[in-house]
Amino acid sequence: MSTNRMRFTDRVAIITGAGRGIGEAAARQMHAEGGTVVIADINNERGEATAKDIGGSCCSVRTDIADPESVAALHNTVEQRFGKLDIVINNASLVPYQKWEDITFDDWRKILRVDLDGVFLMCKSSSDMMRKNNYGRIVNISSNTVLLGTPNLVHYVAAKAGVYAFTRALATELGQYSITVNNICPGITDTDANWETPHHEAFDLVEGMQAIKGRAKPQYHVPSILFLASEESFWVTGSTVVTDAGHTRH
Ligand code: 4PL
Repeated sequence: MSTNRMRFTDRVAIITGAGRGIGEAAARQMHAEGGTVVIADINNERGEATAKDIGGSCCSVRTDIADPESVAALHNTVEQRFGKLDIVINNASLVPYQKWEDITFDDWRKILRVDLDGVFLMCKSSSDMMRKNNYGRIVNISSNTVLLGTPNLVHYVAAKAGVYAFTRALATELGQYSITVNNICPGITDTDANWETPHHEAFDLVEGMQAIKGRAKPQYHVPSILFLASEESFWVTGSTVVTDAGHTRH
């Protein structure tokens, strides 16, 4: 799934949570196509290691997307180092499997704070930078669980549904600056985050429901993410691409 095209030459991008998983896969391909990629991960060791492995202009800035000061510092760094921001991929999130009976209000708040408030804070600062150049691509990573009501994830589903609806509303507001705002709804994916809590039977259950059989690797979402991050998608905004091998057929 390689491409000879260089769609991101002279483009500056922030990808949150790109130390690993889907964000890392997107960072690698965007860099391969000429993009300047800033990895914004709360796990600084992992972010730095991935940036170093990607090489070239790729760098990492430790970021807590739920902390307004950390998000402001990230954007200041990008402004100072690169002078502009073209693309943000809001990929970072917590993926907590918990039964409804076990979820406390503190658990709920923790997930909403990172998975929804974090996307708000990032979009706020990023769109302020993009507006100056009348250009921008915001790609939010939601989840196909918002279409399914997947069990053991009610706080996560609520946050991701917030991201999904917020994406449409923000697209309406930012169209006047030629900033597009779209989202991806991946299905279950073979990532570290997904293996950190025990629910391994979920992969087999989901595979049974997919139109195309197999287990999603992070790279499988990248062509759709990078299409929405590229100039080519200028006529697409407020939209959703569901990358789940036909699990939901949405
Ligand atoms: C179908 O985004 O899309 C489990 C965990 N199952 O995080 C997800 C499905 C999970 C999903 C997801």
